[in-house]
Amino acid sequence: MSEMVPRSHPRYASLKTREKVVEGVEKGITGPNGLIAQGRGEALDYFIGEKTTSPGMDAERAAAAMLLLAERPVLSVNGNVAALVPQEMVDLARSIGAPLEVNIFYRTEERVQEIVNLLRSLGGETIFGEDPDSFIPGLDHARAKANHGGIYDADVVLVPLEDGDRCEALVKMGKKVITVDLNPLSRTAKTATITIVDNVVRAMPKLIELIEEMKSLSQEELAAITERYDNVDVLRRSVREMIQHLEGQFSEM
Ligand code: PTJ
Repeated sequence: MSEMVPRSHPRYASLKTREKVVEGVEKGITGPNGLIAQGRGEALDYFIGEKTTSPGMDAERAAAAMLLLAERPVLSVNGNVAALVPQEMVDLARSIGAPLEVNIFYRTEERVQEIVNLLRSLGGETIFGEDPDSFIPGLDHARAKANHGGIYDADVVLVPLEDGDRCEALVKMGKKVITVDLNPLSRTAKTATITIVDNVVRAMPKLIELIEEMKSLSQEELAAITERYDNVDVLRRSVREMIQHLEGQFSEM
């Protein structure tokens, strides 16, 4: 792709991200539905100006605080996340001492294995998903699979690009759910405890940076950040960001 599209191309970053998802499908890491999800994400990223917005930053900061306060945080990895930010997931897991769990929506054992192998090759240590031993209540068999010591027992779960039903089921289990979703109107966005309306390729490096910065804060300071956080307000502001960005498009023409 780098040979086909010059770095100077105005859409280089977006095209490179798209190419990673295509490569993920070719390698058996990402499911074919991942291409559709990526297309939807690209359109919404265009709406938001392909940048981290102020509400996105607020959600990232609250997510960093929540992960630092968590007793049993777990990072969930699906096919799109594995294609786009696998190293960042491994690095974040190491930084906060959390396990990774491969938890995919369109489950095939081959794809779970490919993702586990990829995470392992990048330095991932504790990785659940190959041998699920429990079920998330309220979901059908394949989509409910989880692990003790992983998502099943977690108090805080980071699940970027999650399906609405599963997000709801995790919240019903009493977990705090942090998601990354460019669609502020999705059921996941509305159900999660913290929704980062940002592209996962920008959100993950930012989250790692914030966690490093915020490790020096006290538990009280971190708790104050999560208590102040209002997810509905962040979603409203994210929609407003989109509207303003779109309205501003023709102002100079
Ligand atoms: O690997 P699997 O089987 O677990 O499948 C993963 C996907 C993402 C295909 C699956 O969970 C799915 O179908 O998800 P949805 O319901 O399409 O939701 C994905 C959400 O993520 C949508 O709201 C998209 O707008 C959003 N999205 C897509 N790409 C990105 C994104 N959000 C942030 N960053 C992206 N790059």
